[in-house]
Amino acid sequence: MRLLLVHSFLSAFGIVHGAVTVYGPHVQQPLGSQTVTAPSASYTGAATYDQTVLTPPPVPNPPPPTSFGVQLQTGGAATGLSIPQSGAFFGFSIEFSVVSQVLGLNSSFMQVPFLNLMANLRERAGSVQVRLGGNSQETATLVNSIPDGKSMEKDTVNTSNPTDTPPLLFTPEIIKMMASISALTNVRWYLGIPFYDTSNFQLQIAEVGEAILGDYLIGLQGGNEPDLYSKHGHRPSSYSPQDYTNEFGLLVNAVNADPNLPDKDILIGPNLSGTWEPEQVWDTGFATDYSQSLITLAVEHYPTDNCYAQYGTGTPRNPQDMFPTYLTHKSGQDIVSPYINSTGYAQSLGKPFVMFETNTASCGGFPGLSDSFGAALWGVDYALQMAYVNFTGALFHVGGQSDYYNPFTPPVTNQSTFHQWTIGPIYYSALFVAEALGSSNQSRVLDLGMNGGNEFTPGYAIYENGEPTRVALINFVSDPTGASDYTASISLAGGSTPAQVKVKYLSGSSVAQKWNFTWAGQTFGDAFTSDGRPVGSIDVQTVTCDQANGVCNVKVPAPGAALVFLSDQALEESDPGPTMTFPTTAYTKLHNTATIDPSALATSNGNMGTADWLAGTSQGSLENSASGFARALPSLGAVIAGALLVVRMAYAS
Ligand SMILES: *[C@@H]1O[C@H](CO)[C@@H](O)[C@H](O)[C@H]1NC(C)=O
Ligand SMILES: *[C@@H]1O[C@H](CO)[C@@H](O)[C@H](O)[C@H]1NC(C)=O
Ligand SMILES: *[C@@H]1O[C@H](CO)[C@@H](O)[C@H](O)[C@H]1NC(C)=O
Ligand SMILES: *[C@@H]1O[C@H](CO)[C@@H](O)[C@H](O)[C@H]1NC(C)=O
Ligand SMILES: *[C@@H]1O[C@H](CO)[C@@H](O)[C@H](O)[C@H]1NC(C)=O
Ligand SMILES: *[C@@H]1O[C@H](CO)[C@@H](O)[C@H](O)[C@H]1NC(C)=O
Ligand SMILES: *[C@@H]1O[C@H](CO)[C@@H](O)[C@H](O)[C@H]1NC(C)=O
Ligand SMILES: *[C@H]1O[C@H](CO)[C@@H](O)[C@H](O)[C@H]1NC(C)=O
Repeated sequence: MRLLLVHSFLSAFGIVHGAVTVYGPHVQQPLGSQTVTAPSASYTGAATYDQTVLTPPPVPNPPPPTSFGVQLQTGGAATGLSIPQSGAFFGFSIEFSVVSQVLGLNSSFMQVPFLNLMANLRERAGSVQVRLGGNSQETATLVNSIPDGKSMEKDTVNTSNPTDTPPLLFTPEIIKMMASISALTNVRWYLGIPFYDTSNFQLQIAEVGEAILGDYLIGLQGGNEPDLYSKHGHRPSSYSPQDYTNEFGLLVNAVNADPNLPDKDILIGPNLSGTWEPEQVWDTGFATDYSQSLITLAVEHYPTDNCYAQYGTGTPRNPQDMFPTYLTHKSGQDIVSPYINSTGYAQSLGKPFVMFETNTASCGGFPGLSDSFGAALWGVDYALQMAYVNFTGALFHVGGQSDYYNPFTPPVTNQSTFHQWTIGPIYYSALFVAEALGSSNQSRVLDLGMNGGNEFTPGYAIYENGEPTRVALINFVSDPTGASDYTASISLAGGSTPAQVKVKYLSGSSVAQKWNFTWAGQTFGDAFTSDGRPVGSIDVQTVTCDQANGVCNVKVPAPGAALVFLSDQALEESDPGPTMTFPTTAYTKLHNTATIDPSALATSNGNMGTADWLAGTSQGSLENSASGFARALPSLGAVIAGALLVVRMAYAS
C-alpha cells in the first residue's frame, strides 16, 4: 500500500501491510523510550516499550446475572454444532520479510523461542499452521545464493516498485529452515505466489517449497487482497472480481504447465480484504471453475484499523473509546456475520474456509488494547466464534516491532541489554483455543448463548462424537470487587453428572493488564522476558460436582476465562505433556530428519541480515554488526513445549 512511506529503509518490512513499523512524520506514538538502552537510543518505536495502560470499562449497567444454569445436550441430541474442527484451528501469519528475526537465519540457526512457542501448541493440538507471506511475497525473489552468504536480503539496489517495498531476495535455505522447524514442531506452512505480474508468474517459491517441504506445505496463496490492488496502484481502477478470477485462471494454467510442480492442486484464494464481498467472487465461478486447483478458500479481515495513528490517514480512533467494543461477544459475531453464507458455500464445495489474516486492528493495533488481557479474552471468543460458524482455521497476524497486537515479538536488536521475547495476549488465546479443541480433529463447537445470551458472558461447548467434552466460559467484565464473578451451573441433559470436573483458567488482574497473564497458572512473563517456554507450575483446579442436584458449579472471575474439562480423558487429549525438550547442549536428532547444532540455535537479540530490519529507525542501521544470534546461550535447555502462532502484518484500507 503505497502509504507514502517514509524512507526506503523503513519500507523494508512492513510497508507492505501497514502492520509494520513505520515511523513516519504522521506517526505519533507515545513510547516509553526511557527503557531503551544507549545503543538503541534512536529507536523508540517498538510497541513493546509502550507503557500505555487503559482504564477498564465500568461494570455494565445492568450487570450480567452472576448465577445461571448451562444445560448441555448429550447422546447426540445437540443441534447447531459446527463442523468437526482441528486443534490447529488457531494459527499464525508471518510477514515474509521478518522471517530472519522470527524464524531464524538458516536451517542450522533457528530462533529457539519460536520453536518453543510452536512446540507448546503442537503438544496441545498436534500441529500448527503458519502462513509466511503478505505483501512482501509479491516481490520476493528466490535466488541461488546471496553474495554475503545470507539467506535473505532486501534488494537495496532495486527499491522502486509500486508499493515502495524493496524486493526481497531469498535462497532455498529459507525453505530448508522451514522444513527443519516442521521436523521439530510439526508446523504446516502456507506460502504465497507473487501475483503482481500475471504475464510471467514467478513459480520458484512453489517449486522449491514443494520439493523441500513436501506435505508440510499445505497451500499456496495466489493473490494477496486483490480487492485492494487497484486502490494501491497495482491494477487499473476498473479491476473487478471477474478480472481477478480471470487472472487466477492464468495462474492455474501456469501451475498446470510447470513440470517442477508435482502437486498442482494446493492453491488458495481469493484472500479478500473486505473491499469486495466474497459473493462477488463466488458469483464469477471462481470456486467452481478452479475447484480442482483450489485446496482452500480464504478471506482476511480486521474489525477496524488504527491507520490514523500510524499514517495520519483515515479515521482517528482513541484506544480507550475502542476498548469496550472488544470486550463483548458482539465483536466476534459482527466480524463473522458477512462470512457465514460463504462458510456454508465452501462446505457445499467440500473446501476449507480460512480467515487468513486477522487481529485486533490493522495498522498495528491499539496501544494498551491490543496488548491487554482484554485482547486475550477477545481472541478466545472471536476464534471460537469463527470455529462455531464453520471457518476451518484462523491465522492471527504477527507484524513488526511497531505492532501492538503481536502474539509474540522478538526483541529489538542491537541493544546493550540482553532481551528475550515478549509474549502477547493473542498467544495466550492460542493456547486456550488449542486446548479447547484438543487433538482429536472431531471437536464440534456450539455457541451456548448462555446467561440469556448476555454479551459479556459468552460460552461455548465442545462436542466430540456427540458428547460434550469441554466447556469454555468467558467473563468480559472487569470488577476487582469480585461482585461480577459468575458461577455457571453446568448440567448434562440426558447424561449423568460427573463426580468432578477439571478447570483451567486464563487469568489477569483486569482487562487492562499488560503482559504476565497466566494460563493454568503458567505465564510467559513480562515484556522482554520469555524464551517461549511457560514458566511456573501448572494449576488445574478440581471442581467437585453436586451430583444430588446434577450440576457442576464453575466460577469465572471478572475478568477471566475458564476451560472446563468434563472428563479426565478430555483433559489428557488437550495436553498430554510432558513437554518435549530440545537441549541446546548437544546435537539432537529427531526422527532422523533434523539435526540441531546447539551452538547454532539462536536465542535472539539477533542482528544479521534482515534480522535487524524490524529494529531500525530511519537512522538506518542495516549494515549489521555483530550478532546477537551468535549470542546463543549454550546452557539454555530449549524446551519445545507446544504452541503455535502466526506472525504477520495486517492492513486495512
Ligand atoms: C547459518 O548462519 C550462521 C550465522 O550467520 C552461519 O555461520 C552458518 O554458516 C549458516 N549456515 C548455513 C547452512 O547457511
Ligand atoms: C529492478 O527490478 C525490475 C523489475 O523486476 C527489473 O526489470 C530490473 O532489471 C531490476 N533492476 C536491477 C538493477 O536489478
Ligand atoms: C450466498 O452465496 C451464494 C454464492 O455466492 C450466493 O449465490 C447466494 O446468493 C448467497 N446468499 C446470500 C443470502 O447472500
Ligand atoms: C456449520 O455447519 C454445520 C454442518 O453443516 C451446520 O449444521 C451448521 O448450521 C453450520 N453453522 C452455521 C453457523 O452456519
Ligand atoms: C488430525 O488431522 C491431522 C491432519 O490431517 C492428522 O495429521 C492427525 O493425525 C489427525 N489426528 C487424529 C487424532 O486423527
Ligand atoms: C507476574 O506475575 C507473577 C505472578 O502471577 C508475579 O509474581 C510477578 O511479580 C509478575 N511480574 C510482573 C513484572 O508484574
Ligand atoms: C548498533 O548500531 C549502531 C548504529 O548502526 C552501531 O554504531 C553500534 O555499534 C551497534 N551496537 C551494537 C552493540 O551492535
Ligand atoms: C492475504 O492478503 C493479506 C493482505 O495483503 C496478506 O497480508 C495475507 O498474508 C494474505 N493471506 C495469505 C494466506 O497469503
